[in-house]
Amino acid sequence: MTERAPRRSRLRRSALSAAAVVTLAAALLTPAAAASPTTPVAAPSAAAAAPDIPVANVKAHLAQLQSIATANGGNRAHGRTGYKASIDYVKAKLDAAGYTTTLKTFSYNGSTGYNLIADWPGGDTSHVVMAGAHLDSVTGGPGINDNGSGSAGILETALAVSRAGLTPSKHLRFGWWGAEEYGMVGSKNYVNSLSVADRSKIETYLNFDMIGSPNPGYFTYRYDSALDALFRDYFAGLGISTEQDFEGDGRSDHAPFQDAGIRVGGLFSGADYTKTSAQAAKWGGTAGQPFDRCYHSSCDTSANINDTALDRMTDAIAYAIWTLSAGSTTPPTGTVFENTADVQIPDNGAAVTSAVTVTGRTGNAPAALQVGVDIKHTYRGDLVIDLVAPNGTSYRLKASSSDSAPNVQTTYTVNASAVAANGTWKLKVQDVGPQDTGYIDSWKLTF
Ligand code: DTR
Ligand code: ZN
Ligand code: ZN
Ligand code: CA
Repeated sequence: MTERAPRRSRLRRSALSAAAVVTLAAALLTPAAAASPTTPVAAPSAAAAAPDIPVANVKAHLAQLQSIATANGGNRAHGRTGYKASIDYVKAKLDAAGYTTTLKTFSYNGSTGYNLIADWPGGDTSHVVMAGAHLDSVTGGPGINDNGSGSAGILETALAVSRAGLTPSKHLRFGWWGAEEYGMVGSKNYVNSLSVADRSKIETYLNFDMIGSPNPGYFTYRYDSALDALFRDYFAGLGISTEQDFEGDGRSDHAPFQDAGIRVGGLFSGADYTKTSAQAAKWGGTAGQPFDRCYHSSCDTSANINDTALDRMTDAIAYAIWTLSAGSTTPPTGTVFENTADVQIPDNGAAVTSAVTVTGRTGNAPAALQVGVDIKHTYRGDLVIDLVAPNGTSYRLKASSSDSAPNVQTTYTVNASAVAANGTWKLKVQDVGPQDTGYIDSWKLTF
């Protein structure tokens, strides 16, 4: 590769070898990884093994929800009698199992809506692991896959916690949401009802909306790479290769939690999108057909369930609940919070950011916060780099200069003791000189 002539008066030379330029070009052409900020998942430590949840129990709940719909005009929709009957059914099971249940009402479209919150007594209530599912159906059908399946899956997991007499070190909470089908009304209402302090105590929210689709897929929510990996690894142990869901962005009850800065994960077996032949080859079922041909229809009955998918997905819920609630409540010092997703930095353009969400810490950030930065760039003098704290405080890590060397691969030390540790931190990078380009390869905070 011959060196191109500088296109501007200020003479600069790229210090990159030809090979490095090829590598960099390849990296720039690779689509940015879909992963979002990585936060640590506690090690299972001395945790009891998660049980195999009997799918027959989950199906028994679905049969009850079907009967409720049949007895109430064929649906379990917000504002209809079938919804309240569904809530009463779930609440009675939880009360009998020793949960502390709270019915939270809201008003929507002239009707009273209900969220049901169930707390398992014990555990550190400043570290809450929560699972949720919407319990309402559309008005046009009984809503057994959407979302009797997720509702029954978390219900049976909650009952298994009780049967096992689980004493997790973190606090467990389950939620059944109303009026999801009108735009996540119930879950938004719940998140908005929490104080900022109570929101920050929710360390993880797991959402389950449609987990028994009749022509099933095995999709994980991709927003948090550690939670994504937790489910991916679980299914890998069953010999099933999951895919990350791209159908659900902002489309279910995880969205309000995500908007509040809470890390979210979940599982999904597919709605009205079509299964590809590659997906049918690895998961079985029928290519060219929707995952759920009865999505939002009157045929979403108790016959509209794939028992194998429902069984595996429910076992995965239990695995996640057992694993996430068992860990030590304070990550040890030296815990690394990292984002490895590539972010392109536009040449001589606007600033870009990459986020890392810190959870599970108490108090403020360290006086010597270590900020590890790995930026690939052909001329690092172009770069201005800031660390932006969750409260918006900005720390300048590096100014622009005429330093013609490539890449920023270093660790900065920042006195961040004036700001709270938990929350979403951002690395902000701007390229302020023309011609040379690059990308954020990864960055991390060590607490
Ligand atoms: N929100 C769902 C349907 C839905 C569509 N895509 C996804 C992805 C992940 C979870 C759910 C969904 C409904 O209730 O209609
Ligand atoms: Zn729906
Ligand atoms: Zn749904
Ligand atoms: Ca540049």
